[in-house]
Amino acid sequence: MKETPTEAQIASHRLMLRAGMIRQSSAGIYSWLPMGFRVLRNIEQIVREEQDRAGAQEMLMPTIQSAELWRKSGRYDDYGKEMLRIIDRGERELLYGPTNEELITDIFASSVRSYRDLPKNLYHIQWKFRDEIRPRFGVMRGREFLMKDAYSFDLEKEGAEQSYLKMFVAYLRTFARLGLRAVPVQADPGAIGGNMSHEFHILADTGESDLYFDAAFEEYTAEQMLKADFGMVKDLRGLYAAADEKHDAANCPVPDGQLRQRKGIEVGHIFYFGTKYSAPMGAAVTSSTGEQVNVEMGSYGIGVSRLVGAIIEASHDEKGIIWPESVAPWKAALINLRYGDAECTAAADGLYEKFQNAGVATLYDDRDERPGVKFADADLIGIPWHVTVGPRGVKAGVVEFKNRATGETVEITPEAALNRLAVKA
Ligand code: 5CA
Repeated sequence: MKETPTEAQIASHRLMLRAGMIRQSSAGIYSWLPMGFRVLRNIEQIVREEQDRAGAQEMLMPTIQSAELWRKSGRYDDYGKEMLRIIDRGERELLYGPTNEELITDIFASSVRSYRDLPKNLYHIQWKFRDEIRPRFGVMRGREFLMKDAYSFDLEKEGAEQSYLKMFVAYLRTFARLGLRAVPVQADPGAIGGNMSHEFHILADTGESDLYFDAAFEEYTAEQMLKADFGMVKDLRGLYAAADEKHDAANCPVPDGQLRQRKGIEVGHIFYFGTKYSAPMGAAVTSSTGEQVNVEMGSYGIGVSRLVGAIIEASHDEKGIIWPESVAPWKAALINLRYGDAECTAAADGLYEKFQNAGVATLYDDRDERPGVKFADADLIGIPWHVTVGPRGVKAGVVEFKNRATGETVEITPEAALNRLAVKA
């Protein structure tokens, strides 16, 4: 888009619309256009790799669920207007899933019988629907949104705590790989219920939560987070962090100079809720002594589509988006400066083929447009590296190689550009 869309109130929403990543189809419901979809996929893949690494197994449950299951847990009425209810042609009551505790517990109950099959952690990455009163900020608070939700099953409380810690570690690693600094905050379990819960927040002025936390959080680097283990989780949990509902200025243990107050975007939420669902839904296994034991459960959510907006909130400037390399829709933008110049176009075409052969995800700007338009668009859509082929450079045997984040530009040979991109895999 050339103009700034007036309906968008925050930078990420404006930039996603201007860059052509999404298109609203109705309130809080979006189509993902090619570039937006590539980013969504990249985020999803990092989330998936870290779940798999933590020992969770991927599956796929449907978006449509039966009301009957939700009556068993008692949440059908509790959920209220946020739940989209559907009646099929046989007058059966269905709903578009806002979350999956009931369905997964039912699947577990009908397939797992013995303590020997535990522990188990199952997850899926699937669209959810919540009929939010005020969908806003684009994909940040949508009605239809993509969530990763994992569910752990253990025989005993101690095991369930281990499962919780494993997910905690996976979350620290996931957000670090996404180029984000996430603060884990002790939280209220809310509608999911239970006795232990943490939210993971990205710090951004446009966040919807007010956070208060120990400045020591700011000292953790992405490299450290990538090496997260149970010990680090213990350290982090020992640091004060609370959202405003829980923060009590009079009794806060952190001295004023050490306390930070910032807005946060909730990108993940984990819960331990014991037998809240397994008991009413009959999810029990036989223990080693032959008793029937209701399994101990937890659930672990990540807002995959919200993350697209959250990453932009955390990483943009006045020119546009600055993608972290791990999620960028393409690693390189190859800009042919003079479309009408046969020599220049031949050089750019040749380089594009080399980039492709080297496996460098490249967006080739071969439009018949002015250089200024091309540079501005490459900046707007935030591709990490810009390689510009112009008539003068072709004669001198060089291309312009620009780092989007720093703006630093160097003239190097096309081979050197290719090497730099191919190495930084
Ligand atoms: N069943 C649990 C965990 S699997 C659950 O549903 N948790 S949740 O309600 O906290 O949602 C998990 C994550 O989904 C949130 O942390 C948030 O990042 C994302 N999310 C929730 N509501 C929305 C929404 N309306 N739009 C975009 N993302 C959302």
